[in-house]
Amino acid sequence: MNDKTIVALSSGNLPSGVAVIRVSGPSCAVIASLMGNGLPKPRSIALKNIVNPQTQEELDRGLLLWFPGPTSFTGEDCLEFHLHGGRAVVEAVLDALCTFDDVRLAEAGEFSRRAFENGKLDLTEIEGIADLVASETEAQRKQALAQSRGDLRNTYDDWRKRLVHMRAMIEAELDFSEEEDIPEEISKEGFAQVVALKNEIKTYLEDDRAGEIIRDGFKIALMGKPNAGKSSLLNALAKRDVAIVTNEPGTTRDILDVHLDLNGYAVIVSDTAGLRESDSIVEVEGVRRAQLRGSEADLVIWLTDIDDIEEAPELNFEDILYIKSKDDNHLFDNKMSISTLTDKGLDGLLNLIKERIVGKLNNRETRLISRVRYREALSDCVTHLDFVLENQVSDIELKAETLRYASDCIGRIIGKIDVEDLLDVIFSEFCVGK
Ligand SMILES: Nc1nc2c(ncn2[C@@H]2O[C@H](COP(=O)(O)OP(=O)(O)OP(=O)(O)O)[C@@H](O)[C@H]2O)c(=O)[nH]1
Ligand SMILES: [Mg+2]
Repeated sequence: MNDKTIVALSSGNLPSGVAVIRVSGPSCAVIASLMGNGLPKPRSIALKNIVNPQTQEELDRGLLLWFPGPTSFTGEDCLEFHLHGGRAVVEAVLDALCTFDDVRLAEAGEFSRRAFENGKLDLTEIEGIADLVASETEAQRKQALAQSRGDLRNTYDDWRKRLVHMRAMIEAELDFSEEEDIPEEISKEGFAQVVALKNEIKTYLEDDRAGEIIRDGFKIALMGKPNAGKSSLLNALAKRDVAIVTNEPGTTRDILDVHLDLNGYAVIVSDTAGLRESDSIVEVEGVRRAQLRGSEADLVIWLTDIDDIEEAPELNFEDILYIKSKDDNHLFDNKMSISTLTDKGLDGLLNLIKERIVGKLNNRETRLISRVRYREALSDCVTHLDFVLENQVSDIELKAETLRYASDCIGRIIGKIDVEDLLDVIFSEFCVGK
């Protein structure tokens, strides 16, 4: 348990209608009695005159909530002050709180870190909360909420426990190798379970990165020759004048990203430099970046000027839509061409994009892999399981040890084993007060 009590403003920017100051640690009861004339009933709220503990000056009239540990967010005693959201009000109350000897301002993510350290939440739930706070679209919200409530924790912890059990079964053979019959049966059963779990995790990994796409956004790269109308299309999709458009070929050099919400899915559209040979160092670098972005994209939209008679090139990207641009006279089918001058085909193009996203992400279960960190750990786990199952590895002791590596991979995802190196990275994503 921490001997310091931490405080922070947990609500958003000031001024605001209401501001919430969170307090966690052993001094909560003292704080409530000296600043709010006593504790409210556990998990209930009371209207209080909030005073400065030194001078008794009234700072605000607000609500005080009391969550005694261990049944609180952090597992420690917690208080919440619901104040009027004025800058001076919040500052006065924070200053007053910090006059207590063992009270200090919280660091970013420190409340969540205490919740993790006190076993209230595992790392996937903590990361789910971070995602929920950062969520901007419906799909992100749903995924983050499910994760923050333990969807991934349950699955991964179940796998980890099964691996620990399998290792125990296989080690039984080591312990009883002098005796006969039963041990071999036990280890045989253990290996059958390894096969089943390996297949289960492998199937789970074959998900088209749906969870990561929901969390990080579906990536679209606008590509084509110079002057094909890529930047004009970006501006039309963004409904803003984001990118410079000129009739000079080679206008765009840097990648320009626009974030959209399409049917509740986060989408990142990237404008790129037109592809061509060039003597300009800047343009060559722009083209290199364009090609790289295309190769990382979930979908490339390849634009060709309607007057360009050359065939569109064969491209090797994950998914491509070939679209004619500048069809101002509406010569082509709606889904084949656009004009940013007349807005022709733009809705059709958006529908095509939606179809692509839904095709990739819809009808997925909820417990999706939302971070590369999880995917890498699970792939490592499968590699260890493969090693255990390889015939040539007949050394039982080595197999048992490798099973431990496999369960440790999953242990790292949920934070069951030593993950000190990971914690600073994970909690740095949080804001102060979370
Ligand atoms: N008539 C017509 N002109 C268009 C349309 N879309 C773009 N243009 C024009 O085509 C020229 C090039 O447009 P951009 O959007 O800058 O083309 P780009 O593909 O981004 O070009 P680079 O950045 O140079 O690769 C500009 O003069 C635009 O006004 C369209 O739908 N109809
Ligand atoms: Mg451009």
